Amino acid sequence: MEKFEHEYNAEQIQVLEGLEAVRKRPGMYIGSVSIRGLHHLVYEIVDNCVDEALAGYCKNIHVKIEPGNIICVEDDGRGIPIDIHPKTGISAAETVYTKLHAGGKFGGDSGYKVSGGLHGVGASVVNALSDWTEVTIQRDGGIYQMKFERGKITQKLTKIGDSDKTGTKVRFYADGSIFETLEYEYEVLETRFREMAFLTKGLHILLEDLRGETPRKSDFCFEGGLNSFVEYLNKAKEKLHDKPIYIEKDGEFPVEIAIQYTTAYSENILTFVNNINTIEGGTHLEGFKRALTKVFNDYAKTHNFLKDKDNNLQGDDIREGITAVISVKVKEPQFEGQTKTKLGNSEVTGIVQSMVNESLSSFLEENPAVAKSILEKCVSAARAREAARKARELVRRKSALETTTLPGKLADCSSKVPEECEVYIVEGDSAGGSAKQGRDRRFQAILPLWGKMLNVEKSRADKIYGNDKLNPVIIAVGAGIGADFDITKIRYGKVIIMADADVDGAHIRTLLLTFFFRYMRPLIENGNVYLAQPPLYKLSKRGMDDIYCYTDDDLTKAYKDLEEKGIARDQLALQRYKGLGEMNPEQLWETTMDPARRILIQVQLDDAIEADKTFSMLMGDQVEPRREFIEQNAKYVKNLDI
Ligand code: 28G
Repeated sequence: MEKFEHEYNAEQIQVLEGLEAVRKRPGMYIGSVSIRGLHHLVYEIVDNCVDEALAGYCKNIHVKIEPGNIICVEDDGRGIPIDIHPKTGISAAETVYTKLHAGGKFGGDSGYKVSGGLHGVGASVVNALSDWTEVTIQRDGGIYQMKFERGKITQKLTKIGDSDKTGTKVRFYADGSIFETLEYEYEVLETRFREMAFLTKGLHILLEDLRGETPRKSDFCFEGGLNSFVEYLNKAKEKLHDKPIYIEKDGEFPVEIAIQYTTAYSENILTFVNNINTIEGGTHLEGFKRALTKVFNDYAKTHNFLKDKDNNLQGDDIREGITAVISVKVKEPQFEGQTKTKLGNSEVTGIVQSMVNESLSSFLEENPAVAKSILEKCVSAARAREAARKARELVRRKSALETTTLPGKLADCSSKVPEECEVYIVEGDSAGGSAKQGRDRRFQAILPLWGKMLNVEKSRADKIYGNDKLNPVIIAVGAGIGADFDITKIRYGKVIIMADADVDGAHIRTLLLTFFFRYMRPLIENGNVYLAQPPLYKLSKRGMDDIYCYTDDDLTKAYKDLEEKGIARDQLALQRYKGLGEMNPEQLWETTMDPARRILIQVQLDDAIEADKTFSMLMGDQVEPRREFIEQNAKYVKNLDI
């Protein structure tokens, strides 16, 4: 008896130490304590439901954001086992919630866990980082409940009722002393759950937001799986063939792929390993690309699509306009790369490659019309590539000759230290003039743009090189474009788009962002792109310093503050700025350019998937999706950052 108690206590102490470590260094387990980390808590719990779905036992997941930012997740799986471990006296369910890495996230031998978040840490971490957690399990004819505070059990698993159903319900309230914010962002959760539903065919995920006056909900269930995913991604694009090409095989590990070509010039291939978005790609992507290149080249040769038999199509030609989603499930994935989102398992390449080889070549043989439309596009891509190469060489030769020749319109800064330098890309000559006069020339450069900007979404690479609107931007930034882009060569640490706060300004902003997204993506990923925020209003009164307001809310607040100081509305002059041009150099400096006072919005690439969709939609040919977007987002378009 004594021995038993001794072991029990020892075990428990070890458990508590484990969770203390999580509270001490939360970033190690969930990446960060920002809103990202907060969302991660939800994903960790929902991942457990998805695991249960992948095991074949759960059909429905219900996620609620309750008033006060309490998260409630419910599944209809088997329910976490409740049996008591004979040695420790602790229930299996309690162990899952108190033991670090309980179950072993990608446990090779159990073969149970295949999904999992980026950090793959599980429910105990959520428990450790929550103010309180409540777990309710229905199984074996009963309803059982246990409760925790900051990771420590406050109510052991107790039977609280009878039930003939099964499932797990978890409610938690994140710890406000750990996270920077507790305010969940509905759209972010919505995007992730949509993605999860695409990745698990037939799984039903319901998300509800009960915080506001008007509750919101999103209901996801896709019988088409990855086919539905690709159709969703291509919604705003013109398709080369009606239905996606679909490959699904359970060989050494499950592989699922959907492919659909569009008339776009960009490629959009998303890859997932165990439902984790492998942004940096890896061996699965490599296998896919190799197979794609080989199959289309073989088909082109045997069906006489190539004039010059020795001239192969290159991978880039074959991927122009492709939209594809690749999902593999690997027992023990090795994640590499800067953000640990690159699959490293070398055996995966060959397996994916031979699967795609086989399935895709028979698809092409069976669907000659589809094959023809894709190959015609590849061939014209190859021609354009050749033209682009010539154009690029011309630009290169030119820039080799005139290395010091910066665009004539660029007013450069005197510092040559990129980290401290900024370039303002300004719409219009008059605003450009004010910016030139108002700036601090030691570290601020001004590049005015005028006239009609090229829409890169509708142009191939050969049109970009040598384009008289984009060329000054490329040369000013100084790091090349496309595959040649070299972030270490940038001439400015901040590239700031300064445009009017009106429709035309929004248009030029979108055109420039699209260009950066398609041709200088690392610049965005590295956080070098910013939007300047000029004020919308100025409030003035004799004897009082001018007050600048950047949003409508700012203005309302300023009126209120002044009223409290006894200054009534009708004593104040209100100026509404329609354009940057209305400000004199000094005002422009004070409100929009002075690092001590300005507001800059850093353009973030939180979600490359949504960004791709948004850009094709805003800049593409199809009118209907764009109209839908504008109608749906009209009320949010106040503060547009991608
Ligand atoms: C609602 C929010 C989160 C879950 C289950 C179901 C089982 C389980 C969960 O087992 C222990 C370790 C590896 C098998 C498994 C039930 C087998 C039989 C389960 C959830 C046992 C964990 N019966 N549902 N865990 N494994 N849902 N939803 O957490 O070997 S977690």
